[in-house]
Amino acid sequence: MKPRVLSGVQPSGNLHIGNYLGALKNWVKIQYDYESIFCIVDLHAITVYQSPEELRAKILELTALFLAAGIDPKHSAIVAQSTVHGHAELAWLLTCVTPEGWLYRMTQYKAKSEAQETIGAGILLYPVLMAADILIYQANVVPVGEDQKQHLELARDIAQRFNSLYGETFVMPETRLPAVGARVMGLDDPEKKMSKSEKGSGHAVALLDPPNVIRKKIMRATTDSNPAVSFENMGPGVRNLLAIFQAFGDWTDDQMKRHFEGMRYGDLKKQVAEMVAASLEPLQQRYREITADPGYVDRILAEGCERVSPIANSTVNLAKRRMGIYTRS
Ligand code: AQP
Repeated sequence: MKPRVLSGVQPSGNLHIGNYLGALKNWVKIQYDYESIFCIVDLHAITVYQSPEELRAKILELTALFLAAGIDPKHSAIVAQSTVHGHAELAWLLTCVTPEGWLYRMTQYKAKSEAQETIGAGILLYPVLMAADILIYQANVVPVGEDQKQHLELARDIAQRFNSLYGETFVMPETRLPAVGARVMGLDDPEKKMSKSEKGSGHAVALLDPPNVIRKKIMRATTDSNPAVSFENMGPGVRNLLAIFQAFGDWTDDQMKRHFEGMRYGDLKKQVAEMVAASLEPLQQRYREITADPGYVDRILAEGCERVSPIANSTVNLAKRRMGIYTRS
């Protein structure tokens, strides 16, 4: 039997090239090596307010983007998290074995709670729900961008704690980061990770941005006061642009150095913009084809839910039995 891989994306905001390079591109590449489950984590998205109408549309858009990027629904299950009820149920069971101090230490919680005056308790509990997403499928491998590494470590800690309190129940998941593109930074501020919730129009390239918008955003990207690329002395903006090019083009370090050393920033940006626009063009074309059939995406989500529900139900029942909670025989 193949090992199982699990990962997810929130249907909040517009999917950007950071989500693509840190997650989706890698999923597509590895999907056949595993029994693959990819989730649209809508229960995560509502940890901050979402307009219901927009959220409904984003869930379908994100599913279509998974397909357009190359997730093969004949092989991989594409699942809307909220359609498999066990995610929320297991999250509660895991909440009860998670010391609250572990959650207050999460850097994403600290960043989000500092940025807002009042936040919902869901932001604090977010990593427990993420642990449930992973553990419910007894996933062996979880490919994510670097920003999710700490949450993955917490999921392992929670699994370990549950197993030691109640006996072996959960498989210990492994984190898998992509070699390049694990942390794409904002084009307008290369000190900050590219993020869907960042509002500035020059911050992120969205996967559905038309080529002229992609070019405009990349040509405006922040660099530094040097005139040309120097691999010896490189600011974060230039490093980010090179990393984006390398991750899209699958170039080696050697190829990158030979091609870009000494290149003026204007030319660098043009080449990055062309690489990104050309790489996204087939994805955008497939997206248009997929969304031309209005019922297709719903059918994919229904199939995904049906395929994974038996695994999820059996894990939740096992965890409940281990904890002594009443389960119907
Ligand atoms: N900048 C990034 N570089 C590389 N990988 C990234 N990921 C996110 N941003 C980058 C990876 O994308 C996957 C899905 O992320 P998510 O939507 O579940 O949540 P996130 O990590 O919080 O993504 P955003 O874009 O920052 O969204 P908001 O602003 O809504 O919080 C994950 O594998 C993540 O590592």
